[in-house]
Amino acid sequence: MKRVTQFKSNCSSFDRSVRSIPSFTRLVGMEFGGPVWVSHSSQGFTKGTIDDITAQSIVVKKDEDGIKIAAPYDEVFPIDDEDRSVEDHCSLISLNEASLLNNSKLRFEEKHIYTYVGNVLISINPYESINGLYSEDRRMEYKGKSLGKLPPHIYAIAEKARLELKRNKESQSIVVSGESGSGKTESQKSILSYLCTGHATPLQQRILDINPILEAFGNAKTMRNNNSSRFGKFVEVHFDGENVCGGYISHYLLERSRVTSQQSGERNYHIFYQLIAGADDQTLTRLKLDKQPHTFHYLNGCPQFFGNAPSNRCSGETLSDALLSDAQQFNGVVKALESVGLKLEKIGQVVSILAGILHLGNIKFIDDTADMKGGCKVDPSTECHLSHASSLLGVESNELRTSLVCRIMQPTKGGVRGTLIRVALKPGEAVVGRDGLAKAIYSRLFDWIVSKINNSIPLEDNKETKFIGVLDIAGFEFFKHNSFEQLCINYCNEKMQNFFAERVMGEEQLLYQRESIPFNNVQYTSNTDAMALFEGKGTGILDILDEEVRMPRPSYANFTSSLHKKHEKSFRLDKPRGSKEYRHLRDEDGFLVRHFAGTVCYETKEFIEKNKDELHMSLEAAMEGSSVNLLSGLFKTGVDGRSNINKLRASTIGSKFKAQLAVLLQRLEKTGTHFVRCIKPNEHMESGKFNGGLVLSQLRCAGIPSLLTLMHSAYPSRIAFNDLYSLYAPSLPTKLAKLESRLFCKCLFRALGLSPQDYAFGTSKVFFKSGKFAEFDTIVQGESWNISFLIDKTSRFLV
Ligand code: AD9
Ligand code: MG
Repeated sequence: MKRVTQFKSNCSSFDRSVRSIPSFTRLVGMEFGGPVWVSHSSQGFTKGTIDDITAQSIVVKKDEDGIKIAAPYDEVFPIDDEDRSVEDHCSLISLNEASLLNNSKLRFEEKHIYTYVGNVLISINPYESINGLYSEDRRMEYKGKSLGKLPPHIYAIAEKARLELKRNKESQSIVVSGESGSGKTESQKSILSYLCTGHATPLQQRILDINPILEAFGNAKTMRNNNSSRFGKFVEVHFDGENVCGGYISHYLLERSRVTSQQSGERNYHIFYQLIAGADDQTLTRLKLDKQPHTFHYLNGCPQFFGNAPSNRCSGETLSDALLSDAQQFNGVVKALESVGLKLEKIGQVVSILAGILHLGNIKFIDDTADMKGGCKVDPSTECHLSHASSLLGVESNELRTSLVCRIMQPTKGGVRGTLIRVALKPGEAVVGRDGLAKAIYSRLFDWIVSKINNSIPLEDNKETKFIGVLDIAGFEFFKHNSFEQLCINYCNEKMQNFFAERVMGEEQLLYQRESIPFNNVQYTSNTDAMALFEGKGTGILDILDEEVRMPRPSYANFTSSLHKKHEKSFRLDKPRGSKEYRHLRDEDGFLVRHFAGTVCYETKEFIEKNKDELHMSLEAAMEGSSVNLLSGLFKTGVDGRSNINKLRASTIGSKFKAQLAVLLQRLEKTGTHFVRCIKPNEHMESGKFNGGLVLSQLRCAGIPSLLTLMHSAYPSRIAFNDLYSLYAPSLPTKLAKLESRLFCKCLFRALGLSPQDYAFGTSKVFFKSGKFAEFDTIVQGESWNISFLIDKTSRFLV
């Protein structure tokens, strides 16, 4: 399935509004024959010269082939200083998409993967390790330095969060976002290692040790990333003053469908292959596994099969990856599981469950000709797998057999529950039940593992302790066929975009208003209406879907039709035929959503089942009665203390996710927030390749062009007068101590000789232009400025 990456045609009104600057302003600096950037489909922008200017367009002769093209005004930009790169995009002479892209490319070619837009860090995945970039020396350099003092770095963001936690006594969060493969998880790891290494205490070490476990159970090889995280996470490191005193991991929406089927060239979760490659012979014998993952249906990359022979392409060639040393990693995972307090016996149960899932997947079903009701039975050739699955999962073989081939139901009539009846299943239905069981076991096992990790770290979440949380969630997804999983991921991205826009674009400007700082407002399009489309009570997509799921005979077509009816005139939601590409779909087969990052068509066929998260009663009961106490525990209540996972489990996947996101947002809103936008330079995971068109579309989706406009004239750093004053208060002579803090700061700034263009005085804080706080900080902390000298100079401004 090919990923569609160019959102240009339908890209973000969010940015377009900012880009459509009146033409006369845009033409300043451009003249006939003058060099310009002109929009280019694959490179983003290419160089050319102005050949003609008409009322509607600018005719540009491209340097690359001499061809003349007529481009709209908002797709042509003057070229300034094209060969000089800057560390902060805000310091570009011309602030526009073309210079933004050119600067990103120059920096990338110089192997500088980090660049700022004000306080936001942009990171371009180098797909190679860059010498010394994350060395201990480098880590030490960034300690205590405010952002902008040293070259852009992920450590500078981590340090900014640490310093602001200390200075403002407020928890901090770092939101890392970007497409799959753009480097979010690596960024998260770098931040955590920055916060937890260097004379690491055993607790800090434990926080670092959990990553291999999470990656083994929650990451998989996909077409876009060999180590793709298939779940979202928010990792908190708790601080008591400057010391790490605890932590907590919240996780979101593990991709369940991967447990039972994968696209061609992709893999199941790493742990299955690690187990097969790395476990000793004795363990493998106990688990009835041999060293050939391709013999397992759940591991051989086949799409769903209904008892048929695997197709040719399931040859297993994608199952081992040269970059992933499964065997070696298995030992690391076992050690890490031990370090979070799992006894060997429990780890034994974990691997039994994993092997049980694999054998379960190999059970096939055939028509039971003896059954008049058209039921099915286990294919005799796969009886051995039924027997292995039963013993590994601690269930009687016949109980598992019956729960797989029939379903227990309790019909209700007129609101009264009738007696339980047993309904025979067709082979296809039994496969759906079998796969549902495998997915339920795996996702609950994952929840349990995360809860064990959390139990191994002290939860110091009280008023005195503050935390730095790092959020790593799956980026906006857009395939040829999109289903419920993409809907959830894109809903989450829409929510994070909303948070980003409100926090960075909205609140920033409101703050200037409150502080009476003159500022020309920058236009940005809020996506609040998209939030209503997803979350609206009774009218949002998730509620309408839940309503349908609760019906006695839910149908995806009903759901889709009522969605269209409720949003008939909505700009955000449309029928599939609203897009040329999806004309072939009927109205009841899907819907289009115009997201901030592009239009996506969702096909609703599997929405009901995917949202339900329900197992046949008999399968649920069989698992509850398992003699493997870890497994039976997963199907009883009470796994996770804080996130109330079990309370949420009763509801649908969609509403559970919505509730989890609401909790996350509440938490984020109470923190100081820092943003890292990760960018993928090419689709082939290759080092040194910069695909301009791809990068530009990601910069646009991340709202970077409008952020650039805002940050250029904004004041991204600030400090309260009182905080600044209190730094000096203990040493101030009476004459100065009597001063009100704002006045004191004014005197101080004059004494320091700072240029008034670099800062602005609000009512409670002083604000700095991008990069200027670092200069101020250097002067104040500089050795030549001892406190008495400073006070002496400041006093002189009192007269
Ligand atoms: V996904 O949404 O989980 O599929 P991520 O998390 O955005 O994705 P990830 O961090 O896993 O991407 O990065 C993908 C790969 O790029 C890594 O496995 C590394 O091989 C490579 N990478 C990412 N960041 C860096 C880096 N700073 N230096 C070197 C990197 N290589
Ligand atoms: Mg990741």
